[in-house]
Amino acid sequence: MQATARAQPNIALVKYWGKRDTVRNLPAVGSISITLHDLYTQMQVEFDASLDADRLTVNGEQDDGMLPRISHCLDLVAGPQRERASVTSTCNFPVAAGLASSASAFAATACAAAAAAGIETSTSELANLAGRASGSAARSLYGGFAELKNAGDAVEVETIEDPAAWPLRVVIAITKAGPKAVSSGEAMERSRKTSPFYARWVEEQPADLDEARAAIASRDFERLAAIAEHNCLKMHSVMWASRPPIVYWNSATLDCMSAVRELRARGHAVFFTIDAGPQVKAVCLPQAEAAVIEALRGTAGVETIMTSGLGDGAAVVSVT
Ligand code: 2P0
Repeated sequence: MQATARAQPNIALVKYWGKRDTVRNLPAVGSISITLHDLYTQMQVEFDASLDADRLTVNGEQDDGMLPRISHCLDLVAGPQRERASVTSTCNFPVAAGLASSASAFAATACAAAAAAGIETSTSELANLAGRASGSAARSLYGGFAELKNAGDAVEVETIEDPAAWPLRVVIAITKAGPKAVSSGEAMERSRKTSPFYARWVEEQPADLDEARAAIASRDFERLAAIAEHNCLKMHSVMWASRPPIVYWNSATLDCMSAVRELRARGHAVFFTIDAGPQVKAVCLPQAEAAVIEALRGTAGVETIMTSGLGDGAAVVSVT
């Protein structure tokens, strides 16, 4: 009745932004991401008939804010009649700060809950269950380069390249480690309802996905850099034009973006991407990594640097 699973966050190169069904949490657009290796969330789920309510601790501290979403995820996997659970989460990077902590948290929760409840599920089913809790979590069930497609009432995710097929590196500049002011779910809905650019964003996404898929298939770094930065800036433009506006960046975010562009102008294979937070993820070829670390570490306002290669999808670590 107890299982532990581990999942790595993923970074979208072509972003998910907007929902077409808020009840089932279905995304309005497809997305392509890379699953990381060195950052992780480990979730232990123990169903316990003696408990009268679920409990959650994150890195040793009780976390009642996140508990309702975790309980909902457990209901989705094990059914609402399940025993209450004690859930213990360990995460080796800042949570709720635009580092995709919900992706790894819900991917690991879905995996651990199914194992703890003794339910046989396919990776595809787990991706759909995790995705109902957090859209990006569906991608963390898969390793390497993963593409999420909308397929009617469900999502379909597949690994389009294994992590070793194109071993990119990711250098993450943390510019502010605290939790974000507006959750991504709320921000997506505000964008959908108020941004004049939202419809165009949705309309252009299939072409961006085609472009990124082709760049990945041909290992064309410059082509991937161009489409990933364009897609990222387009998503943030949708947010900036929302009412009230959603601006996740700070001045260090902008300085990191400039540093990455300067490096690329000097011949280093690197591009940036930024999610629902002020952190900058610089994706690069291995030979550019040292220069990227040095440049971002020397950028004013950068608090910490984290690095990662590409890794596998979520997996059960132990069942007892
Ligand atoms: C992504 N983000 O593709 C995009 C880019 C943030 C910016 O998916 O509401 O926590 O739980 O489905 O998955 C973050 O949003 O949103 C996200 P919900 P989620 O990675």
